Amino acid sequence: MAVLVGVAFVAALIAYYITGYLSVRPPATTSGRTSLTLQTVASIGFGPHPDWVSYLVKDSTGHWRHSTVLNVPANSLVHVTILQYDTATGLRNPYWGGPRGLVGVMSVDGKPTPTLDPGLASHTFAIPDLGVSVPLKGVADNAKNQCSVAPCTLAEAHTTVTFTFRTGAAGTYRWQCFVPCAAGFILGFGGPMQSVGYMDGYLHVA
Ligand SMILES: [Cu+2]
Repeated sequence: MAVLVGVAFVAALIAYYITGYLSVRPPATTSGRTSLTLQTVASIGFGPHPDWVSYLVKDSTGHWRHSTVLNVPANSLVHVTILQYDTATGLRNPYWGGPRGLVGVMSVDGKPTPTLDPGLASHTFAIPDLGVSVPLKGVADNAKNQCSVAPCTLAEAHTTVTFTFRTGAAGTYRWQCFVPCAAGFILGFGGPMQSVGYMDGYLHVA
């Protein structure tokens, strides 16, 4: 009996994640640009999962889109600016505090930052196939004027992280946040962490 209950539970869990995954259909929003501007928000505030942490991307007209589909040119330097509005959760391993795979040094609020205290991080921006991993500094818990609903504005508390990476051959690559996304899910995985349009996306290199 216990085995049957276990099987039913696992099946329900799988169905839950598949349904969640299929219900996310983000539009493509950038067209082969060498600079990307993203924001990370603590809760998107609308749609099927209003309380989920999420990325948004600024499109070529300057509007924020709820999408994680990015288009960049092959064999190019891509300059990234991330406006980070979520508070720090801390990374589970100091390894993640070291930026990797970048051209030059990342900058946090205008200061060159070779490595980030892992306790100050909120998320990581990672493209595993390109060896890119960047810790994103969180907003202080007691910061005034914190953003509650996306898209967040420059007037609200945030950190600004900038960095550059190099693309290689054309192809479609997966990018996502690694720890510590999705508090409340098993070990922080699942939910926004694994959902395209939230903390997981595609990098189309062409
Ligand atoms: Cu995260």
